[in-house]
Amino acid sequence: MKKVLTYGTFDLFHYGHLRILQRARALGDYLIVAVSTDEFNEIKGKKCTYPYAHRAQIVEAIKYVDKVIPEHNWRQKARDIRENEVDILVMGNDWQGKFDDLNELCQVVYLPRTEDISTTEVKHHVKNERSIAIKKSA
Ligand code: C2G
Repeated sequence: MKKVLTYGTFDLFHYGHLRILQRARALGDYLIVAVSTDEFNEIKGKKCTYPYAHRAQIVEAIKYVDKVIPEHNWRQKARDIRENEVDILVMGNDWQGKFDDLNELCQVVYLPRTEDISTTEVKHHVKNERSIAIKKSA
């Protein structure tokens, strides 16, 4: 069984998140997703809309995902790869080259990001829609 591992915050889950999980799973037979905890996102400088428990449940409900584990820090990847006998680490190419050191433990694959969608853009879209609604009701 070829096991694939990927990492992410997956806040305000969107089409770009779905596509990376879909393509990661297609590279093997089993997909493990490490979801960043709220504490780790503070270290990453990311303010999440959804708490870890919700983000993890949403990812776990995705049909391409077989297992969800928490991502507590930058350093756990090597241990996760060994403990889960991972064959392929997959990340979006905004991380291109950042995890090449892990090539000693498994194949590292960077996949093209999905254009024109990001958690930040989703937040801006919701904010704009809300301000339009408020203006209309004024
Ligand atoms: N992604 C993508 N296309 C987008 C947005 C995101 O392919 N339009 C990919 C990212 O490249 C990443 C995954 O989706 O591989 C999750 O993205 P984020 O939730 O933004 O996660 P990130 O903050 O990049 O966390 O240790 C690694 C970090 O935890 C990665």
